[in-house]
Amino acid sequence: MNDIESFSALAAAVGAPARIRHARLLAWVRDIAALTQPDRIEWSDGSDAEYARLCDLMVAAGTLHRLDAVKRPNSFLARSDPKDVARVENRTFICSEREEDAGPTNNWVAPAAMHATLTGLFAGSMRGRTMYVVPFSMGPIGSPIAHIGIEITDSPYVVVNMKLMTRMGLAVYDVLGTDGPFVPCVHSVGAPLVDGAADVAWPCNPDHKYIVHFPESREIWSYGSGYGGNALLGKKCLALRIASVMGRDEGWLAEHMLILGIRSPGGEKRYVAAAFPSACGKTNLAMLIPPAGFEGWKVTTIGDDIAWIKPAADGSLHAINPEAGYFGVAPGTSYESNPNAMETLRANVIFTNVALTDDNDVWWEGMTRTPPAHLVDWQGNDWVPGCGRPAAHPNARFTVAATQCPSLDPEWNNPAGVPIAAFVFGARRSDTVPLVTQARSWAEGVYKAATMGSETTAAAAGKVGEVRRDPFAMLPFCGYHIGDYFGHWLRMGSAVDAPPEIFSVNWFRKDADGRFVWPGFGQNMRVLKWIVERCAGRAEAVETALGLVPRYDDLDWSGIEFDADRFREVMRIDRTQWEHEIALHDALFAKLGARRPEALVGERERLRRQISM
Ligand code: TSX
Ligand code: MN
Repeated sequence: MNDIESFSALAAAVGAPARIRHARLLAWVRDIAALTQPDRIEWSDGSDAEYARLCDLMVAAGTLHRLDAVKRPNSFLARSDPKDVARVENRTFICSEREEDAGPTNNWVAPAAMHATLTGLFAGSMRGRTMYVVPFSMGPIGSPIAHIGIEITDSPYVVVNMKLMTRMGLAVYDVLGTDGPFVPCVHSVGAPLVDGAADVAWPCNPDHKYIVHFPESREIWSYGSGYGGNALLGKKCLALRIASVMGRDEGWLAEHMLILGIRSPGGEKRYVAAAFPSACGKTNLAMLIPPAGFEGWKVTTIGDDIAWIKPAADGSLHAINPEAGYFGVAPGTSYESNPNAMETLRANVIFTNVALTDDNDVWWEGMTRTPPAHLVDWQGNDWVPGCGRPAAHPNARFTVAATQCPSLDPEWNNPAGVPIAAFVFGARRSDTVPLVTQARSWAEGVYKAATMGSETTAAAAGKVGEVRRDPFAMLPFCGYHIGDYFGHWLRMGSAVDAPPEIFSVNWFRKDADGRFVWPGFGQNMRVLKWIVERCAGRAEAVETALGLVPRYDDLDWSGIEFDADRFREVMRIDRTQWEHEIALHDALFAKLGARRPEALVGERERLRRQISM
C-alpha cells in the first residue's frame, strides 16, 4: 500500500472527517480506541447543534437538569458524584524521566512504570460508552502564542464544557495540517459499562484517580474523575502544567494569572496580570467595577485564571488568555461581590453542584443575603435554612463562555496578545503583608512572588487560618522543579527591554478586633490606579524595608471616607511579624536544595538586613 492508500484506510477505520489530514493523529486515535474499546467513536465538531444534542442526551440520561427557560435560558445543572467534587492534588503526577526534574512540590512516578499502570487502567475503560475526539485551541486559533490539544474522552459533560472553555472545533485540524504539533490528552471517567449495564448520572471511579503529565513527551492522561481540572484537560493540565514546561524550554511564561485592562478617563489603556492563590477573589478582580469617585475609569477583562506571556518584537511582554470561558467558583458570587459575573451567568450556563430552587433556578451560599425558604441541595436532598449543611458544594462551579461577560476587553481575541505593564502578586493574609508594595528590582519582585503564602479558608482542606506557601500561586500547577521555575522567572526579567513592574497586594488585612481593614472589591480600584500610574511614572512612592509604597496622599480617596489612621494600619510593617515571616521563607528555600537560585538567597539576606534596621 502507498502512503495515500494507507492514510485513507486509517481514516476509514476510525471514521474520521475528511478535513483531517494528519496521519499521526489518526493513528493515535486508532490506538486509544483499540486500548479503551468504546462502542463508537464520535468526532466532535464544536458546533452549536452538537452542543444542543449532547445536552439533550445528558438530560435524558439524568446527568443534566434543564433550568427554567425564562429565568435561566439554555442553562443546565449537573450534580456530580459526592466523591468527585474537586481537583485531586495527591493523585496528580509529573512523570519526567528524572525524579529531580519534577522537584519537591510534585508527585513523581517513572514514565515507564506510569505508562504500564495507565495501560492497565485504560484497557477496556470505555466499554459501553462513546469515545469523543475533541479538537481545541488554547488561545485564538492560529495565534503564534496559541497551542493545540486533542482530548479523547468518554464523557459528554467534558465535551460540552470544553466547547465553552476553549476554541473547540474542526478549524483546529486546518491549523494542524498534515503533521502539526498537538498535545494528546486522554481522559476516561474509568467506569466501563459491561454487558449492557445501566449507567449512572455521574460516572466516575471513586477509588482510582490518576491525573498524569509526561512533560518530555508532552502528553496528558486522566483517569477516574469527570470534574473540572481533572477532566477538562486544556485548563490546568495543558495550559499550566505542560505549558509551563514549554515556556521553560522556549523562553516564555505560562502563569496562574488573571489579565485585566484599565482605561483612564483620558483613554489611556494599560494591562495588568495578577496571580492569587484560591479563595482570594481572582474572578472578582478580573471583572471589577470602579467605585464612586472613579467616573470615567473602566476595568476590562482579558481572562480570570491563566495567562500565557511571551517576549514581543516591541521589547515588552505580551499576554493572551489561553481560555475562552470561565470555570468559576459559584459560592460567594453575587451582585455585591461581582455584578459582571452575575450578568455573565444570565443564560447559556452549565452549573455544577449548586442548589436548585423551587422555581427551577439556581442558588448558592452568598448569592443573596437571605436564602430561599426551600431548596434541593447539591446532592439532591431537601434543604431548608439552618439545616446545618451547605446547599451548594463549596467548590460548586459555573461554566460559561467569555463572550457573555459585559466587561470583556475588545482585545481579548487579539492573536498578538496585550502588552503587560505590571505583574501583581496577592495573597490572603490577616497580618504581616501590607495593602500594596512595589518591588525595587525584578529580583526583589521574583523573591516576593516566590515566597507568597496565603491563609487557608473554610473552603480549603487543613487548618483554617494557617499560612500555606504558594509560590506564584503555582504550587499545584508547575510542571517541573519549582527551583528551576524561580530561575526561569529571574532570567525572563532580562529577556525583554522593559520588564513589567512587580507589585504585591493584600486585600485581607484585619484589625485587632478581627475586622477587615480594607473594604476590598471595587475599592481595590484605588490600588490599581496607583499601580498603573507608577508604571507610567506619574504616581509618587516612598521607600520602606519591603520596597516602594504609597503615602496616604498618593492614593486617590475620592468618593470614600478612609482616614490616614486606617491607611497606616493596612500598610503597617511589623518587625517581629517579618522576622517570623523570613524564618518561614527559609523553610521553603530549604526544600529547593541545589536548585535554589543564588539571587533569591541574596534577596532574603537584603530583606533580613532591612527589616532589622
Ligand atoms: O474577591 C474579593 N476581593 C477582590 C475583589 C475585587 N473578596 C472575596 C474573597 C473570597 C473569594 C474579598 N473579601 C475582598 C476583595 O478585595 N476583600 C474581602 C474581605 C472583605 C469582606 C467583606 C467586607 C470587606 C472586606 N465588607 C463587608 O462585608 C461590608
Ligand atoms: Mn485557578
